[in-house]
Amino acid sequence: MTLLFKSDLDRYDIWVPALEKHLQGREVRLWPDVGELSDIEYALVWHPPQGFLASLPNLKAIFSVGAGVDHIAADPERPKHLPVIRMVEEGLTAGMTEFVVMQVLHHHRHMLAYRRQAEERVWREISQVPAHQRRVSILGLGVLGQDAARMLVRFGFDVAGWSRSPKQVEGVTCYHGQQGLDEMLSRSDILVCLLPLTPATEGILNADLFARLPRGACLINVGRGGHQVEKDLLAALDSGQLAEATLDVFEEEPLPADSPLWQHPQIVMTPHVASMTMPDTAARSVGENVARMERGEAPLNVVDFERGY
Ligand code: NDP
Ligand code: OXD
Repeated sequence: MTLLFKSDLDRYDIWVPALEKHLQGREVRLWPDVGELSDIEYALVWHPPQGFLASLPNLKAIFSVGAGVDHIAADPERPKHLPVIRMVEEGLTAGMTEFVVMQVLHHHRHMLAYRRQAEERVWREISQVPAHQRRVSILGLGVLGQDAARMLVRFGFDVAGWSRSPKQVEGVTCYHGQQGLDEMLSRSDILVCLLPLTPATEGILNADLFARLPRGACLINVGRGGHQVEKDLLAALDSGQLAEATLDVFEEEPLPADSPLWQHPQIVMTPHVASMTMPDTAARSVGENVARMERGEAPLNVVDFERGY
């Protein structure tokens, strides 16, 4: 069995030994040196070129290097009969929880305002509320949203989360469906987006949603740029409806040089690095799923394209 690895962002020299270890000596080929197309049974990909997956006649499964699979769904020629497996691995989850907690604390403790004060050499205390009075809400209570929610609970925040189906997460007030969204937004001082990008969630972070948050709320978007309507976000920041935002993802990536988001005083921005897939734990996750399939068992974490994620 041969696995093809294709990613322009990841270092092959770190990934190859990890994959070889967890695929127990099976062959790993690296894009673009694909060799005989009919040898490839598994593909582990990040942004595959359109039509490429369809050109592999003996492909059995498509693994996404990342948790999001919008980069695979975007290929209209994707072989629809094959399972697409999203990345679920502890390194990616831990990294996202670190980032979300860091940014929640950043807004909770007024770090942007203190940065501005420091630039003006102003020594002034800003009043602080305790964590239990800070209402943090998470759009998306999946693998990543639940892990971040649990850690925020440990910090003492008043945490809520929203999903498509009902959920129970200890210490977290769980909402679902449209009515649940309205209720949750009205109690969100800090709103975190950890949704997958689907037709149902595209553009969800828009003027209408911002208007339903308490005035002066903060937004942290670590989902996808397609979730946010950037002109609405800028208008909400200008009007004070939103006080601050952390953006890790953007409508267009890389963010164009002339975007007003780069140097906006109320925005913390990072270049789509909130979390990264960690080669060793990710290769183990892929290896376990390949072994399941080779034993004739169904793989784990298969995407349901009916619901879009
Ligand atoms: P999961 O599939 O585990 O969870 C998705 C969650 O979103 C689920 O709780 C799901 O509800 C909910 N959801 C989906 N659609 C809707 C909807 N229409 N209405 C309400 N809730 C909805 O995904 P992960 O947690 O693994 O990943 C989430 C996303 O995070 C990824 O798709 C990716 O876009 C982003 N990401 C970003 C990274 C970065 O560096 N910026 C890194 C990694 C991921 P239900 O539970 O009912 O199914
Ligand atoms: C992912 C990402 O989906 O890094 O894993 O964006």
